[in-house]
Amino acid sequence: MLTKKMENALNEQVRVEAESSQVYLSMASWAEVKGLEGISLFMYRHSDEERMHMLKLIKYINERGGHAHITTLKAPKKDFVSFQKMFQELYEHEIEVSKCINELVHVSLEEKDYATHNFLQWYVAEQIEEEALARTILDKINLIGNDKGGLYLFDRDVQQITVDSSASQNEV
Ligand code: OFO
Repeated sequence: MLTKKMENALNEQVRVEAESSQVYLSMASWAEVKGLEGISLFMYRHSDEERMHMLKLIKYINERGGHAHITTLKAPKKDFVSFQKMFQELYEHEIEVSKCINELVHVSLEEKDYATHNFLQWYVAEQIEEEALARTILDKINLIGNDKGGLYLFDRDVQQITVDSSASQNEV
């Protein structure tokens, strides 16, 4: 059984993950309109992943005797100055999400809820990979600079990059 404090904190994270999904969805739509097909596919897929992160939390809260709340969400930003700036914002966004996960882990220890602490380790590992993924992409963008051919290749290749492929690149 979850304590009220733990349940509330987990519910807060349900909202964070749902908003994350919306952030990526908005980025996907912007990229699609700009003709950046690969980037848009990457963002659509990532939006689905964030929804999966949200669902995993919902199931967990309900399984442990709590009640997962579906709430209104903050509207994400619609427009971006450039795709480079968009990926920079994505990176900063993931750093904020990592902070929320760390806070949640902290609450689980305060509440002596070791089952939830264990459950959250998946999110801790996921955030390491998401930050690594965003950094890998930013490095590629910096390499391209303003080269149009580079952008073409980047747009083509970014759709292959997933959290897993980025993690294995970083292991090499
Ligand atoms: Fe749910 O990991 Fe990104 O935000």
